[in-house]
Amino acid sequence: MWTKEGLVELIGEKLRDYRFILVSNREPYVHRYASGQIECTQPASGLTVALDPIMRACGGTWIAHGSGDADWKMVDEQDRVFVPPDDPCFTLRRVRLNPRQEERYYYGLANQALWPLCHIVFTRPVFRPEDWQAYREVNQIFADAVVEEAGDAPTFVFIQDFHFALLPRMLKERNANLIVAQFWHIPWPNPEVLRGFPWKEELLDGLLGNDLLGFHLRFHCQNFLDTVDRILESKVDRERYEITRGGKTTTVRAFPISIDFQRHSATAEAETTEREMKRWRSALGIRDELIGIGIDRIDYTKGICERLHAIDRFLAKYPEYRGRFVFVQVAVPSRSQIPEYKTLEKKLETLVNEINRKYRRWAVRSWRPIILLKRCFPQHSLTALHRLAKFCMVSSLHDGMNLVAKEYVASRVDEDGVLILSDFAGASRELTDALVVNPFSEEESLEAIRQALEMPEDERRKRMRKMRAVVAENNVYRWAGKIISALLKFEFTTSDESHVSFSASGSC
Ligand code: GDG
Repeated sequence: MWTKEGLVELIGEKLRDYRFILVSNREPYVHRYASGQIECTQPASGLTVALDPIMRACGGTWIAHGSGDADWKMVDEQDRVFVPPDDPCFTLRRVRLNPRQEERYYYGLANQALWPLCHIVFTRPVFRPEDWQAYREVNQIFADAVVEEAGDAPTFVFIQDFHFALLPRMLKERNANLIVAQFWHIPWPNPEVLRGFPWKEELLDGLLGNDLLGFHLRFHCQNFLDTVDRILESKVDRERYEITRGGKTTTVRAFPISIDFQRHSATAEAETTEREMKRWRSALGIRDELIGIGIDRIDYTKGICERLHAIDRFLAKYPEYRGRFVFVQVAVPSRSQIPEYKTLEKKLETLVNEINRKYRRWAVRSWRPIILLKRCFPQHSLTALHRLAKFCMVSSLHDGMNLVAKEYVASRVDEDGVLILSDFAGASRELTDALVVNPFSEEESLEAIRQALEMPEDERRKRMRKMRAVVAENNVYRWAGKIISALLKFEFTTSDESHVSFSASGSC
C-alpha cells in the first residue's frame, strides 16, 4: 500500500539531489482581498486537490499562473511565496499573464478549443488563430520560468494538463538536461475528432517533447497512439507504448489519478464532521428525508442537467418519494466568462425552479425536491454532506477520472451509502461496485436512483467496503509514486555527456 510516508521516503532516497518542478495553470493557493484583509484559499479543482499532498510530501517548486488580486502582494522579488500558509513546505512561483493572454490562452484555446475537443459531449470547439498565438506565447512564458528555476541542476519537470501541450518541446529545445513528464487530466479523443484541430501537428509535436506522457486510462493512451500514428511522421510501438520521432522517444502510460484516502477518511471520522452534519441538516431544513447529493463545478461535461431531468422523471414515476426525498446539488461556478458556462448556470437555476414548482402541490411542510447551492464550500463541509447522503450521483457525460466519486467513497467511514456513477467517467473503471449508468439515458439514471434508495443495507455495505478498499489502495500517493518511479528510469545527460541513471525500484 502506498502511503504519504512511503512517497516521502522514495523522494528522499531518489530525488534528493535533483530539483523537482511542477507546472500547472491553476495555482494551489490563491491570495485575495476580502473585507480589507488578505485571505488565502484553495481553488475547487480536481487537479490542485490531487497534487497538493504530493508537493507537501516532496517540497520543490510549483509554477502556476498568479490569478488572485492579492497574489502579487505576497510574493518576493522572484515572484515566489512559500505555501501552504499554515505549514509552508514548498515554493509557489507565480507567473504573470496579461488580460489578453489570459483571455485567449485560457478561456480561448484551452477551454473553448481543447476542452470541448477532448470531451465528446457535442459542444462545438472554437478555433481562433489569435487564441493559438496566445497559447504559444504563454507556453513560452512558462518555459522561461521553468528554465530559470531549474538553472544548471538536473531537474525533473512535471507538467499538468492541456494548458501546456507545447511546453515539453520548448523545454527540451532550451535545456536538454531536464527530464520532462506531463499528465493530461482530461480524456484524449479518437484520431477522427482530433483531426479537426487546425494546429494538430504542432500540438502533437509539442507533446512528444515529453519523456513520459500520462493519461488516466489505457484507452486514452491508445487513442493518443492512434492519433500520432495518423497525423505525424513517427514510429509508434504499440507493444511498448512508445512513440519515437526525430530520434527521441516518448513513453505513454496510464496512471489513474486518485485522492488522499487517509486524509479524507480521517476528516470524515472527526468529531467536527458530526457537528457539521447537524449544521447542514438545520441549514437545509431537512428532518428525516432521504438525501441524494451531487457536487460539481458547473461544466457541461458533468451532466448536471441530465441528472436533474432524471430526478424529475424519478419523482414522476415513483410518486411515493414526493415529500420524502431531497436532492442537494452543490454547483461551483467556473469559467463564467465563457458564454456556454454562463448559459449553463442560468439554465440550471431555471431547471431547478421549474422542477421545484412542478412538485409544489405535494409539498409537505416546506419540502422542495432539489436544493441548488451555487457556491464553493470548504472540503470538510463537503465531507459532512457526503456522510449525510444516502447516495451520491456522478453523471458526467465524459470525464477523465472524477475525484468527487472517490471522495464520497473515502468519506463513508461508516461503510454505508451508494455511489451512482457514469460509465463515461474514468472512475467507473475502478469503482465497479458503484451503480454504473449511462447518463444519456434518463430511464437508466432514474432507475439507479430508485435502486440506490431501496438497496438493502447489507448490499450497500458490501459494495461500499469493496470500493473503499479500491480507493484506499489506489490512492494519490500510488499515482505519484508510479509516475516518479517511471520518471526515474530516464537518464539525465550531463554537460560532459556522461549519463546519470537511477534504479527505479518503486519500493513503497
Ligand atoms: C479534472 C478532470 C479529473 C467541488 N466542489 C467544491 C470542491 N470541489 C472539488 C471536488 C473535487 C474537485 O473539486 C473536482 O474534481 P473532478 O475530478 O470532479 O473534476 P475537474 O475539476 O473537472 O478535474 C477530472 C481531475 O482533473 C483530476 O485529474 O478527475 O476528470 O476533468 O476534488 O471535491 N472543493 C471545495 N469546495 C467545493 O464547493 N473545496
